[in-house]
Amino acid sequence: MTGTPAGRRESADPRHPAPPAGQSAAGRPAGAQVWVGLAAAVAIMLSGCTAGGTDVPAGTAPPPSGGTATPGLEGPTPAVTRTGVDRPTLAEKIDAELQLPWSTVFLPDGTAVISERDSTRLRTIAPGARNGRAGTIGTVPDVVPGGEGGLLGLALSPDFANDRYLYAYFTAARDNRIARMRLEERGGTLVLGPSEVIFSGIPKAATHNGGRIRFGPDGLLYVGTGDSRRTEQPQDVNTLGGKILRITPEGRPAPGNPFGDNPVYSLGHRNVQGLAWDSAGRLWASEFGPDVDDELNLIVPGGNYGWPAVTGAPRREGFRDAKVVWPSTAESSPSGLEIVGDTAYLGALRGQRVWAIRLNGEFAGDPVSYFTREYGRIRNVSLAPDGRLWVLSNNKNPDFVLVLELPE
Ligand SMILES: [Ca+2]
Repeated sequence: MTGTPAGRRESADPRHPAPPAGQSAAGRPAGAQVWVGLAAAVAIMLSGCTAGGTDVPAGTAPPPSGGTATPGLEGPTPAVTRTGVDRPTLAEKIDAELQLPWSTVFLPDGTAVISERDSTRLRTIAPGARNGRAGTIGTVPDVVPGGEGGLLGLALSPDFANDRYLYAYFTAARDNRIARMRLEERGGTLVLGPSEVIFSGIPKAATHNGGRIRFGPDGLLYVGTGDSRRTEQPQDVNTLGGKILRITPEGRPAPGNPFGDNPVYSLGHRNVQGLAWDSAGRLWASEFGPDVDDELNLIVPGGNYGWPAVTGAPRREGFRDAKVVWPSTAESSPSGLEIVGDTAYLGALRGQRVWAIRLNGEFAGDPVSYFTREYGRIRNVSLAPDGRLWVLSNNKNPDFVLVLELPE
């Protein structure tokens, strides 16, 4: 199943190693292939100047004069710049004995609530807990784990203090769906209320289930889906696979969506598992590529991000180029995404590292990586209320949390 453009799993088969940097992806014109390779080469030469950086793939940096991004025509002369990202430091490793954790949200009192994919449990880690085992709230009903599916993304209602709603994206018997449950505190114990499905029908498969959900600054729920290996879906706005969706807290298509009364917000995605907003309210998303071209994208409503016609940044009319392309998925395979200040952080599964990318308006600098292969596969990164970054491992042995102190 692996080794085909539509079939790479999160855990890419080592028998099918990714091609070297700069190798052509499906549909990439020769010119783009050359500059990606050239940019990577220049970036590697410059990487010695980058504090703590160890690996620098091709990024799309602002052109020297700046400028406005145009779909498929971004920057006449891609330049390579330093990112200026200082090294995060490890403040704490919480050996909480988690089993395949997927997503973290923080309650108003600082308690972390973490989903476990296969056990379908919701775990808790109290603020200040040091090497204590995680508590368990309960399991989410109707989850049917399998392959990459199971209990995936979590989100807290923007009005959680009043409505107490916890949202969860999960794989059920026939589809991927989103439910909400009230998370009440009774006598110092968190109690999960009945599950109310608010959105269903997202296609499921053994791989490419998407799964990230997050409320945006507009109070609407954004949903990253996967193509579920149905490669005809990402380019069809009337299907839910390979999309970023935007819905109301009740599960209706958000008013003002680009395709009318339709939950689709952007299309042409392969497997979106990271969503985050920058300080100006721009939405960015991470995405698994096939054997090549993992991506960080700047999302605009109605934008078409290419899959399966193109990957990466081929400057093909009608498609939006990725802002950062990792030609070698062995170095990345990004899942969770968080933006802190002007820096985007990504957790890399196969790449087994945390990537940091300095954002500059609509442009992204060159990624630098930290903790490479020190802690295994990384599933998610989430900003905690105290300003530190919580990193979830994905190693099954069991899993843990890394708490990172971020540079000023
Ligand atoms: Ca793309």
